[in-house]
Amino acid sequence: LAPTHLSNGMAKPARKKRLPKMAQLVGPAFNASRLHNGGWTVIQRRQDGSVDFDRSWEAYKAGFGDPQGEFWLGLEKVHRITGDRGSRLAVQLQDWDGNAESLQFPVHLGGEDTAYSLQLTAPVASKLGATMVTPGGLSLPFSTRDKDHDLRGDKNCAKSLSGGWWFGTCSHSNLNGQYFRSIPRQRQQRKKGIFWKTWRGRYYPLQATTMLIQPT
Ligand code: MYR
Repeated sequence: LAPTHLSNGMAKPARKKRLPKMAQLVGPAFNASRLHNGGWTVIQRRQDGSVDFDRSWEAYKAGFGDPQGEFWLGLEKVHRITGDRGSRLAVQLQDWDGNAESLQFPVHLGGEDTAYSLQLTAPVASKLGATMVTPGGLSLPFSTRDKDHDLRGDKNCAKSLSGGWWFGTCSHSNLNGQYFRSIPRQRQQRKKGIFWKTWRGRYYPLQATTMLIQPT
């Protein structure tokens, strides 16, 4: 899990016609205009707010959006790709000042019987900044507004934030949040954005994200 700080002249927001920006972050082995490359599969992309990510369990299970633009591949497909063995997940984040962050870590995703639980080892979960890590690691089910599996008894994270995600305490990350071009003034709105707390913070709405997986 080695975060790398890249800054290679990607300050400008992408134009519609250009290749998805994230392709540039991971070197020549990648071409994010195609879904598969070098064994990596793009499972999520955000870049312009053109697709509504505030959707039901069934939608997150099946997938939605535009493979050439913003989309969510679907939990069932992701589960099939990771299979019984583990996988590597790559997360790429971009802010509005041309900075990028790239993370890679091993993951395993259970099937629907586990609510597509994300399995992280204890060291990986700690490095990611998870709050509830046991020696056995972290097993975190997926939640949507209509299927609440988060770790907050008093709250439905998917409802008070937005979108479907592996919500724990509602505050770690949400790459499927609402797409904002500026920080909303209202507190209730600010929480709903796309964020990764340990990079740009809880209330910084990211400019672009890509998630990729590779079976190991
Ligand atoms: C918490 O403490 O609130 C939970 C922290 C959990 C970190 C989860 C990071 C999610 C990364 C996406 C995994 C995608 C798997 C295919």
